[in-house]
Amino acid sequence: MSQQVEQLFGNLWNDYIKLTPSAAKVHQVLGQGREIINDHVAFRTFNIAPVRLQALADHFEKLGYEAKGDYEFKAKKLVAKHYEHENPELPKVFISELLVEEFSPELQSIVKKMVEQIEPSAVSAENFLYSGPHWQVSSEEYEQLLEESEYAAWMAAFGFRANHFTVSVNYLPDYQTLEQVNQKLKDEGFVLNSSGGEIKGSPEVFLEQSSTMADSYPVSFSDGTKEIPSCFYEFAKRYEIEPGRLYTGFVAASADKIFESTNARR
Ligand code: OOG
Ligand code: NI
Repeated sequence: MSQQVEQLFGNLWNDYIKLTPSAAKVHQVLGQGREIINDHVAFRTFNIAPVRLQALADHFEKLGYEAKGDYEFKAKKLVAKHYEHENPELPKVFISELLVEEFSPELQSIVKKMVEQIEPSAVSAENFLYSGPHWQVSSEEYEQLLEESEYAAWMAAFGFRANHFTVSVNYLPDYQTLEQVNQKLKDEGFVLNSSGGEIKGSPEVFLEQSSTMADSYPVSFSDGTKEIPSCFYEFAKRYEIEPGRLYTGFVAASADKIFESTNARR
Protein backbone atom coordinates (compact mmCIF):
# COMPACT_ATOMS: atom_id res chain seq x y z
CA MET A 1 0.00 0.00 0.00
CA SER A 2 2.77 2.47 0.82
CA GLN A 3 4.13 1.94 -2.69
CA GLN A 4 0.73 3.00 -4.06
CA VAL A 5 0.76 6.11 -1.85
CA GLU A 6 4.24 7.03 -3.01
CA GLN A 7 3.24 6.52 -6.62
CA LEU A 8 0.22 8.81 -6.14
CA PHE A 9 2.35 11.57 -4.59
CA GLY A 10 4.90 11.12 -7.38
CA ASN A 11 2.19 11.61 -10.01
CA LEU A 12 0.76 14.61 -8.12
CA TRP A 13 4.23 16.15 -7.90
CA ASN A 14 4.96 15.68 -11.62
CA ASP A 15 1.69 17.37 -12.54
CA TYR A 16 2.27 20.17 -9.99
CA ILE A 17 5.77 21.12 -11.19
CA LYS A 18 4.53 21.46 -14.79
CA LEU A 19 2.32 24.32 -13.58
CA THR A 20 4.72 25.51 -10.90
CA PRO A 21 8.25 25.64 -12.32
CA SER A 22 9.41 27.65 -9.29
CA ALA A 23 8.73 24.61 -7.05
CA ALA A 24 11.71 22.76 -8.53
CA LYS A 25 13.82 25.86 -7.88
CA VAL A 26 12.57 26.03 -4.27
CA HIS A 27 13.77 22.44 -3.78
CA GLN A 28 17.17 23.33 -5.19
CA VAL A 29 17.51 26.45 -3.01
CA LEU A 30 16.30 24.91 0.28
CA GLY A 31 17.36 21.29 -0.12
CA GLN A 32 20.50 21.66 -2.22
CA GLY A 33 19.80 18.34 -3.86
CA ARG A 34 18.80 16.52 -0.65
CA GLU A 35 15.35 15.04 -0.11
CA ILE A 36 12.62 17.46 1.00
CA ILE A 37 9.88 16.21 3.33
CA ASN A 38 6.45 17.61 2.52
CA ASP A 39 4.20 18.57 5.42
CA HIS A 40 1.01 18.45 3.36
CA VAL A 41 -0.57 18.66 -0.07
CA ALA A 42 -3.81 20.62 -0.68
CA PHE A 43 -6.76 20.11 -3.03
CA ARG A 44 -9.79 22.20 -3.96
CA THR A 45 -13.25 21.24 -5.23
CA PHE A 46 -16.95 22.19 -5.33
CA ASN A 47 -19.64 20.82 -2.97
CA ILE A 48 -21.56 19.34 -5.92
CA ALA A 49 -21.88 15.62 -6.77
CA PRO A 50 -19.94 13.80 -8.09
CA VAL A 51 -16.94 15.92 -7.02
CA ARG A 52 -17.70 16.78 -3.39
CA LEU A 53 -14.82 16.88 -0.90
CA GLN A 54 -15.62 13.28 0.10
CA ALA A 55 -15.09 12.04 -3.47
CA LEU A 56 -11.52 13.35 -3.35
CA ALA A 57 -11.06 12.04 0.19
CA ASP A 58 -12.13 8.54 -0.94
CA HIS A 59 -8.89 8.28 -2.92
CA PHE A 60 -6.84 8.89 0.23
CA GLU A 61 -9.03 6.87 2.62
CA LYS A 62 -8.55 3.88 0.30
CA LEU A 63 -4.82 4.26 0.92
CA GLY A 64 -5.11 4.36 4.72
CA TYR A 65 -5.66 8.07 5.38
CA GLU A 66 -8.14 9.11 8.10
CA ALA A 67 -10.18 12.31 8.55
CA LYS A 68 -8.86 14.37 11.49
CA GLY A 69 -9.86 18.06 11.47
CA ASP A 70 -12.77 20.19 10.19
CA TYR A 71 -12.40 23.85 9.22
CA GLU A 72 -14.80 26.62 8.16
CA PHE A 73 -14.09 29.77 6.16
CA LYS A 74 -17.20 31.91 6.39
CA ALA A 75 -16.12 34.89 4.27
CA LYS A 76 -14.71 32.76 1.47
CA LYS A 77 -17.72 30.37 1.68
CA LEU A 78 -15.61 27.25 2.03
CA VAL A 79 -15.24 24.28 4.32
CA ALA A 80 -12.24 21.95 4.61
CA LYS A 81 -11.03 18.75 6.24
CA HIS A 82 -7.59 17.36 6.85
CA TYR A 83 -6.42 13.76 6.64
CA GLU A 84 -3.50 11.92 8.16
CA HIS A 85 -1.80 8.59 7.51
CA GLU A 86 -0.50 6.41 10.35
CA ASN A 87 2.95 6.72 8.74
CA PRO A 88 3.99 10.19 10.00
CA GLU A 89 6.46 10.62 7.13
CA LEU A 90 3.64 10.70 4.58
CA PRO A 91 2.29 14.19 3.85
CA LYS A 92 -0.96 15.23 5.47
CA VAL A 93 -3.78 16.07 3.04
CA PHE A 94 -5.92 19.24 3.18
CA ILE A 95 -9.10 19.23 1.07
CA SER A 96 -11.49 22.18 0.81
CA GLU A 97 -14.80 22.58 -1.04
CA LEU A 98 -16.65 25.70 -2.19
CA LEU A 99 -20.22 26.13 -0.87
CA VAL A 100 -21.60 26.86 -4.34
CA GLU A 101 -25.22 27.48 -3.24
CA GLU A 102 -24.10 30.52 -1.22
CA PHE A 103 -23.11 32.42 -4.39
CA SER A 104 -25.09 34.27 -7.08
CA PRO A 105 -27.30 32.37 -9.55
CA GLU A 106 -24.80 33.37 -12.28
CA LEU A 107 -21.84 31.76 -10.51
CA GLN A 108 -23.92 28.70 -9.66
CA SER A 109 -24.94 28.24 -13.27
CA ILE A 110 -21.36 28.47 -14.62
CA VAL A 111 -20.12 25.99 -12.00
CA LYS A 112 -23.01 23.56 -12.56
CA LYS A 113 -22.39 23.65 -16.30
CA MET A 114 -18.74 22.75 -15.66
CA VAL A 115 -19.53 19.89 -13.28
CA GLU A 116 -22.14 18.46 -15.70
CA GLN A 117 -19.34 17.90 -18.23
CA ILE A 118 -17.56 15.46 -15.91
CA GLU A 119 -17.88 11.79 -16.80
CA PRO A 120 -18.95 10.36 -13.38
CA SER A 121 -16.71 7.29 -13.74
CA ALA A 122 -13.66 9.58 -14.15
CA VAL A 123 -13.98 10.64 -10.50
CA SER A 124 -13.06 7.24 -9.11
CA ALA A 125 -10.31 6.63 -11.67
CA GLU A 126 -6.79 6.37 -10.24
CA ASN A 127 -5.63 9.54 -12.03
CA PHE A 128 -8.56 11.75 -10.96
CA LEU A 129 -6.58 13.73 -8.37
CA TYR A 130 -4.22 15.00 -11.08
CA SER A 131 -6.62 15.09 -14.03
CA GLY A 132 -7.08 18.88 -14.26
CA PRO A 133 -10.26 20.44 -15.65
CA HIS A 134 -12.98 18.19 -17.16
CA TRP A 135 -14.76 21.06 -18.91
CA GLN A 136 -14.54 23.92 -21.36
CA VAL A 137 -14.82 27.49 -20.03
CA SER A 138 -14.33 30.83 -21.73
CA SER A 139 -12.04 33.55 -20.40
CA GLU A 140 -15.18 35.65 -19.95
CA GLU A 141 -16.66 33.01 -17.62
CA TYR A 142 -13.31 32.87 -15.78
CA GLU A 143 -13.41 36.65 -15.27
CA GLN A 144 -17.02 36.46 -14.11
CA LEU A 145 -16.18 33.81 -11.50
CA LEU A 146 -13.18 35.88 -10.40
CA GLU A 147 -15.44 38.77 -9.43
CA GLU A 148 -17.15 36.64 -6.77
CA SER A 149 -14.66 33.95 -5.85
CA GLU A 150 -10.98 33.69 -6.69
CA TYR A 151 -11.28 30.03 -5.63
CA ALA A 152 -14.07 29.28 -8.14
CA ALA A 153 -12.04 30.93 -10.91
CA TRP A 154 -8.93 28.91 -10.01
CA MET A 155 -10.98 25.68 -10.10
CA ALA A 156 -12.45 26.60 -13.51
CA ALA A 157 -8.97 27.12 -14.96
CA PHE A 158 -7.03 24.29 -13.26
CA GLY A 159 -9.53 21.67 -12.08
CA PHE A 160 -8.46 18.68 -10.01
CA ARG A 161 -4.78 18.61 -9.06
CA ALA A 162 -2.51 19.52 -6.16
CA ASN A 163 -2.99 23.21 -5.44
CA HIS A 164 0.24 23.28 -3.44
CA PHE A 165 2.86 21.16 -1.78
CA THR A 166 4.33 22.31 1.55
CA VAL A 167 7.94 22.05 2.69
CA SER A 168 8.26 20.81 6.27
CA VAL A 169 10.66 23.31 7.86
CA ASN A 170 11.06 20.95 10.87
CA TYR A 171 12.85 18.52 8.54
CA LEU A 172 15.08 21.10 6.78
CA PRO A 173 18.55 20.58 8.26
CA ASP A 174 19.95 24.02 7.30
CA TYR A 175 17.17 26.18 8.77
CA GLN A 176 15.95 26.66 12.35
CA THR A 177 13.19 29.19 11.80
CA LEU A 178 10.56 30.09 9.21
CA GLU A 179 12.04 33.64 9.13
CA GLN A 180 15.33 32.17 7.88
CA VAL A 181 13.51 30.20 5.16
CA ASN A 182 11.54 33.29 4.10
CA GLN A 183 14.68 35.44 3.98
CA LYS A 184 16.51 32.90 1.81
CA LEU A 185 13.55 32.71 -0.58
CA LYS A 186 13.33 36.51 -0.86
CA ASP A 187 17.10 36.75 -1.42
CA GLU A 188 16.63 34.31 -4.32
CA GLY A 189 13.89 36.49 -5.82
CA PHE A 190 10.74 34.60 -4.79
CA VAL A 191 7.67 36.71 -3.99
CA LEU A 192 5.98 35.73 -0.72
CA ASN A 193 2.30 36.02 0.16
CA SER A 194 2.16 38.94 2.62
CA SER A 195 -1.60 38.86 3.29
CA GLY A 196 -1.88 38.93 7.09
CA GLY A 197 1.94 39.17 7.33
CA GLU A 198 4.53 36.89 5.75
CA ILE A 199 4.26 34.45 8.68
CA LYS A 200 0.80 33.21 9.51
CA GLY A 201 0.29 31.65 12.94
CA SER A 202 2.73 31.44 15.86
CA PRO A 203 4.20 28.95 18.35
CA GLU A 204 1.12 29.64 20.52
CA VAL A 205 -1.12 27.96 17.92
CA PHE A 206 1.63 25.36 17.30
CA LEU A 207 1.93 26.16 13.58
CA GLU A 208 3.70 28.83 11.52
CA GLN A 209 3.14 29.00 7.76
CA SER A 210 4.30 31.07 4.81
CA SER A 211 3.95 30.68 1.04
CA THR A 212 5.11 32.00 -2.30
CA MET A 213 2.66 33.81 -4.54
CA ALA A 214 1.52 31.44 -7.31
CA ASP A 215 3.50 31.13 -10.54
CA SER A 216 1.77 32.28 -13.68
CA TYR A 217 0.75 29.82 -16.39
CA PRO A 218 -0.82 30.12 -19.89
CA VAL A 219 -4.27 28.50 -19.69
CA SER A 220 -6.22 27.60 -22.86
CA PHE A 221 -9.77 28.87 -22.51
CA SER A 222 -12.39 28.10 -25.18
CA ASP A 223 -11.76 31.57 -26.66
CA GLY A 224 -7.98 31.76 -26.39
CA THR A 225 -5.01 31.58 -24.04
CA LYS A 226 -4.46 33.73 -20.98
CA GLU A 227 -1.65 33.85 -18.38
CA ILE A 228 -3.09 33.53 -14.88
CA PRO A 229 -1.87 32.51 -11.37
CA SER A 230 -1.43 28.71 -11.12
CA CYS A 231 0.01 27.03 -8.02
CA PHE A 232 2.28 28.04 -5.13
CA TYR A 233 4.64 26.49 -2.59
CA GLU A 234 4.01 26.63 1.15
CA PHE A 235 6.40 26.33 4.14
CA ALA A 236 5.27 25.05 7.52
CA LYS A 237 6.94 24.81 10.91
CA ARG A 238 5.13 22.78 13.57
CA TYR A 239 5.58 23.03 17.35
CA GLU A 240 5.22 20.40 20.08
CA ILE A 241 1.89 20.16 21.87
CA GLU A 242 3.64 17.93 24.42
CA PRO A 243 7.20 16.63 24.55
CA GLY A 244 7.92 14.58 21.45
CA ARG A 245 4.53 15.26 19.82
CA LEU A 246 4.19 17.88 17.08
CA TYR A 247 0.82 19.52 16.38
CA THR A 248 -0.67 17.86 13.28
CA GLY A 249 -3.72 20.07 12.61
CA PHE A 250 -4.27 23.28 10.67
CA VAL A 251 -5.19 26.80 11.84
CA ALA A 252 -8.24 28.29 10.12
CA ALA A 253 -7.20 31.96 10.59
CA SER A 254 -3.87 31.21 8.89
CA ALA A 255 -5.33 29.00 6.16
CA ASP A 256 -7.75 31.82 5.32
CA LYS A 257 -4.73 33.91 4.23
CA ILE A 258 -2.87 31.03 2.54
CA PHE A 259 -5.84 30.64 0.15
CA GLU A 260 -4.94 34.10 -1.18
CA SER A 261 -1.63 32.83 -2.60
CA THR A 262 -3.43 32.21 -5.91
CA ASN A 263 -4.72 35.81 -6.08
CA ALA A 264 -3.30 37.96 -8.90
CA ARG A 265 -0.22 39.87 -7.68
CA ARG A 266 -0.83 43.54 -7.12
C1 OOG B 1 -5.65 25.89 0.86
C2 OOG B 1 -5.22 26.99 1.80
C3 OOG B 1 -5.02 26.52 3.24
C4 OOG B 1 -3.14 25.62 4.76
O1 OOG B 1 -2.10 24.95 4.83
O2 OOG B 1 -3.59 26.22 5.74
C5 OOG B 1 -3.79 25.72 3.43
C6 OOG B 1 -5.76 26.32 -0.58
O3 OOG B 1 -5.23 27.37 -0.96
O4 OOG B 1 -6.41 25.58 -1.34
O5 OOG B 1 -3.24 25.16 2.55
NI1 NI C 1 -1.41 24.44 2.89
